[in-house]
Amino acid sequence: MSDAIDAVVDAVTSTAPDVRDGLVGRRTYEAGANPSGERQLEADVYADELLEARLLDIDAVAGYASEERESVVRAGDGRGRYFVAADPLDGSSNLRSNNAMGTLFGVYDGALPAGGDGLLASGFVLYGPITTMIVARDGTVTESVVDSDGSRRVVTEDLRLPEEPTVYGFGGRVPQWTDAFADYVSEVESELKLRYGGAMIGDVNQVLTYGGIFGYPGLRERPEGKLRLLFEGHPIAHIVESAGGASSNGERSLLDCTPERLHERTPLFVGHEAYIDRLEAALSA
Ligand code: P6P
Repeated sequence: MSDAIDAVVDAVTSTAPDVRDGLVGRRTYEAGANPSGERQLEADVYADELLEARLLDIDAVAGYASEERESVVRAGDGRGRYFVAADPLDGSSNLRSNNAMGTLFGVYDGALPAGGDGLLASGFVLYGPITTMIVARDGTVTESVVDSDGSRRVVTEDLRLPEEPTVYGFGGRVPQWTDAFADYVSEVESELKLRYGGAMIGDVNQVLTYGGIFGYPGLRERPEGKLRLLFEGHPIAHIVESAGGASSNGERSLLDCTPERLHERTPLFVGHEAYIDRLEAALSA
């Protein structure tokens, strides 16, 4: 298993510079939409195709699932044991405004869709001023810098959320927030600083760095929220919980949730346990 996870992490690392370099000139929209009905940039499709090829080239990988694909792509000869779920370019709408984006992945021991308890490792690449990579495995989180040659050098071992929370960021239009959530946010905004950049990976990396909470709540007209449980909820929850934080869908850890459908959406919250506990209390009142 460890070798398989090493191979997946190495494949994502080596793909990152190609994704980053491929962003230039791929800011126009494709004709189609992804399975969640969201418009696809050329960069979304490019990153997805690169990752599929590199990951399915690993003998231990049996299948590749992506936010950009309707169904799981199985390795040709039926080999392998592990399945990788990826959001190839999270926050791609930030490309036109030249803001942070990322690649998110989770390695599952079994067919997809799967519960969070099937997650063996997770990670993300953050295309910011520099390219960094977060990997959560074996209960610990490591931060690395990814160089342009596709190599990775560790800069932080056993990354933990800071003791003191500092920032918060919540998605969705304010008129669409439920009253209970809006009341909770009124408390949070009197205690923390707003940091919301439109790409979950960039916003969660702020929480990992400065402490606090990020979320995309269920909305009045869309109680399931926007983000996907398998591709976004599980891996980001696994990372933040491995760094000493907590996650929730509003009621319980996202890792205790199992999607029935590959692209199932979920309300998503990650960050300091105290803020997650207060959120769950506020939403259950
Ligand atoms: P909104 C990006 O499209 C994404 O899936 C997440 O990365 C991000 O947190 C959220 O959607 C942003 O959504 O509604 O603020 O544009």
